[in-house]
Amino acid sequence: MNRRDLIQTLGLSAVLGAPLLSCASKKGSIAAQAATSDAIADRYDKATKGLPPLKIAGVKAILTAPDGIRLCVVKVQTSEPGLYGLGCATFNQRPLPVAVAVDKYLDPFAKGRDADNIEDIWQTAYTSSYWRNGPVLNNALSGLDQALWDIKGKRANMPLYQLLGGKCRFAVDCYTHCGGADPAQVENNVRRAKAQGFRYVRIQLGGYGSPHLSKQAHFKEQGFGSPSDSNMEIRPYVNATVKMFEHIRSTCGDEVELLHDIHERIPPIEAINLVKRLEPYRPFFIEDPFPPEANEYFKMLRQQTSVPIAMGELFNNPHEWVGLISQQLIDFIRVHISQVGGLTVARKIAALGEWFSVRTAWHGPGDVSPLGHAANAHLDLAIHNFGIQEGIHFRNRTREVFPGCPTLKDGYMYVNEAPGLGVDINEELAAKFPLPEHPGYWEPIRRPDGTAVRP
Ligand code: GCO
Ligand code: MG
Repeated sequence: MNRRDLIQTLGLSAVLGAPLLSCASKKGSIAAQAATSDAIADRYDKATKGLPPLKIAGVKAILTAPDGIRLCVVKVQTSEPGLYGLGCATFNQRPLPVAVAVDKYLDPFAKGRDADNIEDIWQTAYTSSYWRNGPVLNNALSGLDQALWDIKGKRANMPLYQLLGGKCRFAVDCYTHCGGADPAQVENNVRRAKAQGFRYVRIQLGGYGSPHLSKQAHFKEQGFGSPSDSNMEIRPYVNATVKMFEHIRSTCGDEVELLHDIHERIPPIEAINLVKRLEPYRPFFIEDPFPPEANEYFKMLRQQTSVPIAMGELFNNPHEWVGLISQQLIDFIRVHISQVGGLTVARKIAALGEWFSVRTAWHGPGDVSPLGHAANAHLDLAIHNFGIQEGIHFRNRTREVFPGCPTLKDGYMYVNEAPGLGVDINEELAAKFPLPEHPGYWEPIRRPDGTAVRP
């Protein structure tokens, strides 16, 4: 008995069960019931196309750097001609091992499995390495995972947010980066962002930790480390950051929401003192005050200030986020979706956050591919406890390689309403942008005496 017959039988038996009343009206309603179940059968057939289970035919990594950032995207081919999925596996500092994990491990592992069973494939692939929860394998797994969600959306002929429960908001509110070597430059960029419609801006003086303000690279004079190592001092950064907030609040007003990323560049106790000194300027959130290795400091921070805190872009392991969320030691969970293993994990992190009033602020910088940004945005649209999204303007070359990139307008990110994640890849064009020569690792950052700083 095929699906169509099954649903008709179910429909009719419901009708026939009822006691016999006037024939004509019953005939009418039986016909109406039959028509409805036909429609249901039709839709179900269309959704599943009446085809046998969809098998995974192949999994491959695509490395490309259209704008110099090392992007890794996973393409999953299926047993249905022309039906494939794409997912983000971008780990800018280690792209090659991710590609090997995909091509040499996830491809043979996933081939022949039922593409519809995303959760089962996630769970079995996750434990297939026995050791798990690391950046390389999580990114590889994320690429496969997001691609399977993309396929399910295409199969259902719906944008992914529909499968995640539909829209909770019309678009995704975003923050943008406003940097500058001094507060006046930052002010100009804040004004420019406000003119573009942004309500949320992240303000930074130079690079993370404002190394341009550090003058005493004594380790260099002593020939310690290597010439490419950079110097970062605590005091100039801390004092200048407080002055920057004071300047922006006094020049740009009290409406604009201000965010800042400490990027774990100073000792935890210094970060606690900095956050307290920023309290008068009402930050929307302060990000990454501590490295994940010092998560215990969040208890002390919570006792001393109510400044909203965001954390998580460096997380790979549930042990890093479950406690912080369930003890309400942070206000925004900011994981990098591919670093935690994909959409299947991120939606569970969002669900956990809802019960502890922790909102999301997924990591969304340049070293997330357009597929990853689309995954961020689809989830942002569908969850209740959305907080804010880090938004970026994709450059033209990236847009050409990835047709269907999400768009930014008036400070909101929009996914395109195509089925699945809605982003495609032009593989031929992607191949024209090989990864840069430099492998991608971060050069050391040091204190004046040469001590290595967590980046
Ligand atoms: C952010 C991040 C990034 C990271 C980068 C690492 O908040 O956007 O801190 O800028 O440093 O993604 O590769
Ligand atoms: Mg950050």
